[in-house]
Amino acid sequence: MADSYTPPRVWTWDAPSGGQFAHINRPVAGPTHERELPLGSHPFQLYSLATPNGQKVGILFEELLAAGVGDAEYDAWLIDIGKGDQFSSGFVAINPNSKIPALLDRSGPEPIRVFESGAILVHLAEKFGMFLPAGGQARAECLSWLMWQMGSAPFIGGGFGHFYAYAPEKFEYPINRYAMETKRLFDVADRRLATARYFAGDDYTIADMAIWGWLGALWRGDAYGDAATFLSMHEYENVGRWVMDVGAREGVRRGRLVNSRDGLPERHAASDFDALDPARLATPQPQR
Ligand SMILES: N[C@@H](CCC(=O)N[C@@H](CS)C(=O)NCC(=O)O)C(=O)O
Repeated sequence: MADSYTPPRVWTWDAPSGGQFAHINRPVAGPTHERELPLGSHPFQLYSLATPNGQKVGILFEELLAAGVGDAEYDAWLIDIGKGDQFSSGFVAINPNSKIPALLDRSGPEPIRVFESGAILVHLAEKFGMFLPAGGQARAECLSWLMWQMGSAPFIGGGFGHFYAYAPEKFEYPINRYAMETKRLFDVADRRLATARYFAGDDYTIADMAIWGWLGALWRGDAYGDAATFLSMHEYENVGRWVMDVGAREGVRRGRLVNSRDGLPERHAASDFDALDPARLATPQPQR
């Protein structure tokens, strides 16, 4: 048993808690510095980073463009969360929660800000009438699985990933707790994908786009060191089939590289992808 901690009566922020992201964590909101966000010429301005949450929106834009929706042209700007870009006055004005991704939709008479990746996906899918079924069980399934992803990601990332990979010391209790929950979530997904091709049913939707970055990175062995072995990812065969199927899509292969330092840190035109080594645009393969 690890040394136990007796919490004081009132918590105070005396020292950083340690760990990989301790320097950007703080117990208050609001901007830390004045800086406007850059603006490009396209109707949509995306401010993001290619984390599993950030990738979702780049993937949707690239899927829309791959489907021939020319009005979905966008500028994507890199927000370096390690350097605190999410705390600039410009970013906080479009996302008071200071987290990527955030979107400025300038396609109408007044600019519209949208934050939270799930809200951005719904906003764009409704706007273009694609990747979100119009009604019935299919729409309910799509929104349910999208909200399932939004609700469960913090247990995988902030819970399992934090305590297994990022925390300054390893403690059995939180690693056990979040490993169990992460495996339970994979089992939920695996059972769903045993009877459905995609999360919402027969059709690929924004629910798949939201879930793929998270489950895909863990299943392939791209996240949190040796987590794929630790969590026996080989057990989730239906998830694996879906990860490879979705990962082979052109929109996904392109979108996952948007706002990535080793892909396209910024994206302003479809031709930006031409500068990349074609191997970077291949379907991501399991690393384990
Ligand atoms: N629920 C939010 C979560 C976004 C989120 O956690 N973003 C992380 C990167 S994946 C972030 O910006 N972290 C910066 C910080 O916490 O200061 C969403 O889905 O948009």
